[in-house]
Amino acid sequence: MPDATHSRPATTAQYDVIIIGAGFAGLYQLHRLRAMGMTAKVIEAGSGVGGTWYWNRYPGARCDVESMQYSYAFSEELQQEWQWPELFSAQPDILKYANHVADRLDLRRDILFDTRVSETRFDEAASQWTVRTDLGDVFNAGFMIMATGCLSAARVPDFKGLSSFKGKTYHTGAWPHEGVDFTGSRVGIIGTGSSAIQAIPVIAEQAADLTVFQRTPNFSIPSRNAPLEQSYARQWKDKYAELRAQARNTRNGVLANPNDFSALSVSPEERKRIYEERWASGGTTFMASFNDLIFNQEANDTAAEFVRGKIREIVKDPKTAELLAPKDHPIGTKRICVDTRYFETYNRPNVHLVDVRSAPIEEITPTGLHTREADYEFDAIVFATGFDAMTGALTAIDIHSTDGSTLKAKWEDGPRTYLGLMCAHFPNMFMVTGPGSPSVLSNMHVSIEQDVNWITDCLAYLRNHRVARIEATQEAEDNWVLHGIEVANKTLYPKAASWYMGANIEGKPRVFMPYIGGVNAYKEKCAEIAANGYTGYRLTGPSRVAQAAE
Ligand code: NA7
Repeated sequence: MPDATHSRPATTAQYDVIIIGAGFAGLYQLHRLRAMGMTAKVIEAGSGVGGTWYWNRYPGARCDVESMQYSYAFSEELQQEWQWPELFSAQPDILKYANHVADRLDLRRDILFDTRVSETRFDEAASQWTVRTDLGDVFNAGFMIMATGCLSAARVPDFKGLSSFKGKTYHTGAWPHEGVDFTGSRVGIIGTGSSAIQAIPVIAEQAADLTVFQRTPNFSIPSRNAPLEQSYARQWKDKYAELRAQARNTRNGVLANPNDFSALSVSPEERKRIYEERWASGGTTFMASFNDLIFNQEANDTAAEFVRGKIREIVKDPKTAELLAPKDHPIGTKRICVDTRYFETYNRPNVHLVDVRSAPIEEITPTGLHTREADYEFDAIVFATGFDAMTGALTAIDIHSTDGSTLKAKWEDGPRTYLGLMCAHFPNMFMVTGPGSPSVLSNMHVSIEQDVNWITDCLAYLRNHRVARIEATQEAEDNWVLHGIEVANKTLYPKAASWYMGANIEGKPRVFMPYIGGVNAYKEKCAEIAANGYTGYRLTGPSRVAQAAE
């Protein structure tokens, strides 16, 4: 049904491909399809490009992958000409980059902004998708590519009394574009994940008073962010192609200078020296201190204890330090955070930590919130409560399958895909960085380019072989799901109640969603499957292009 706030006439059109989402995945996918001579339209809910980086404008928002590695690698020109100001880029700079790419490649003319896809159905006879939007548009396309992002469905828990609060509320993942001035305000922030850990030090400097409601403490490593030195950028640019290729051959798609030996193979003094060195250089590469931190509990304990020791050194109040020291999960099995003066912030007199594990939030009240133990009054509440990760943006669309079901129903017990790229009973629907692919466990740019390149090559193959329809077989999907569980169970990751496991959402099935076999192994597997004529996919029917020519 058309929306009442309909701001433009609804359209009906036919394309070769519909792409949903204009983040880094959607932008690159459009560019590749155009180069193939295919007609494509991108549908985007936001008013601009950038996806995650368009929405997540909270204070302190910053990437945890170094700037020189967090960008497209497909164009030598692009990567040579762009200048990053900082070692780790802030959200406004990443958004500027996304806009630069969109302009440079003239992508905007094929993007429909401010439009949300509501329903899609596959027409068996025509072998095409019908895509409907909230503004009443109807698009038909042979193929549909979901570039909907892994962390794009922002979520506020279903707190009792949520709408009764008289002050202002914000979610970090849907931050007002004009920014928020907290000067003189009493602010409450719920959550201590990556977003909160970045936002808290910045909000604390502005607000009169900041109260942090923590359910689970997180491990965080100082970023040591700094202005990007030109000599460092030069080192990258001089060998960009070579370094990018090396990154694609790592587990995470990031060059992290890993030590290829066990934490247990060195003396305690040597181990400490290595951790100190990594702590001093900063960032997520702390987890590359040794090669067994995500596989071996005893090895992991040494890293976890080192970081807990740092927290106890930094935070002056011992009770607060103890609350901030994570003990319920192995380090790195929840997304490790990267911060700028996060733990130091708790030494400020205007910052207070409340443990909502022992006394949960029971209700949001007109003046603040109420935990099992106390009442709190605020002018503003910030929800840093995360996302319906990996599946939320996909299941929010009513995607109908060919067997009379929907994607949401199919994934009721957890997402099931073949390579994270396609699902059985959803022909001609591709996902970029879908569940079952390395996605959020990797440098997203590396995984996005991998998937977009694979999808593009696949579409070229289908066109060249006059194939109208491609679909993952049930058997291939089942085997991939089993393989995903098998590799995850070889690591410590399933031990944590993380959003990788769907554990941040009540009622969401606990399934480890990303593929942890590594970007390198995944790339090889995808290449092999394509080289063998798309093993595990059923390819049928002459393409409409071919039919028309006959
Ligand atoms: P996260 O990492 O999912 O963090 C959400 C936080 O909110 C986390 O600390 C949660 O505690 C907390 N939370 C969620 N629901 C509640 C309730 N009901 N009560 C109290 N606390 C709650 O999201 P982020 O936005 O920080 O980061 C997401 C990713 O974006 C990040 O990993 C990077 O990849 C970029 P919990 O841990 O569930 O106990």
